[in-house]
Amino acid sequence: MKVILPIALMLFAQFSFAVAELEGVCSQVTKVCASYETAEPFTTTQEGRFKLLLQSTDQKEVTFVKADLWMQMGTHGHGSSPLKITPVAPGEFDVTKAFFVMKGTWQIRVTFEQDSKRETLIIPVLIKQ
Ligand SMILES: [Cu+2]
Repeated sequence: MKVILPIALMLFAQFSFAVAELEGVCSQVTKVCASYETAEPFTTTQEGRFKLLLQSTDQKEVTFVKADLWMQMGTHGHGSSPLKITPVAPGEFDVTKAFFVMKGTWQIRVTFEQDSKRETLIIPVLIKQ
């Protein structure tokens, strides 16, 4: 027990801080920010998993509506859906089934409501391999 506990704490600490990518955007209108964190960089060949955060910087209530992946290519675009989105805490979601099937710049599109106004924030994601 004396040995196992410190090891367990070490592992926990490593997982908590193992963030490979962290990117976010904020609305100038509502002061709501959306960001994602992932422990492993996304690739075209593996299912992506990330933590999605939706937070009001002025402590107002924010209601999550939906999130999806989108890639704009010239005049048309394509997506990857549906994402599997599991709420884990207020404003925090575990997202799986994120398939970034092409290299290039993707968008994580996050739609929310605040004071009955609907808005979509776009977090850019560059898929390199
Ligand atoms: Cu594409």
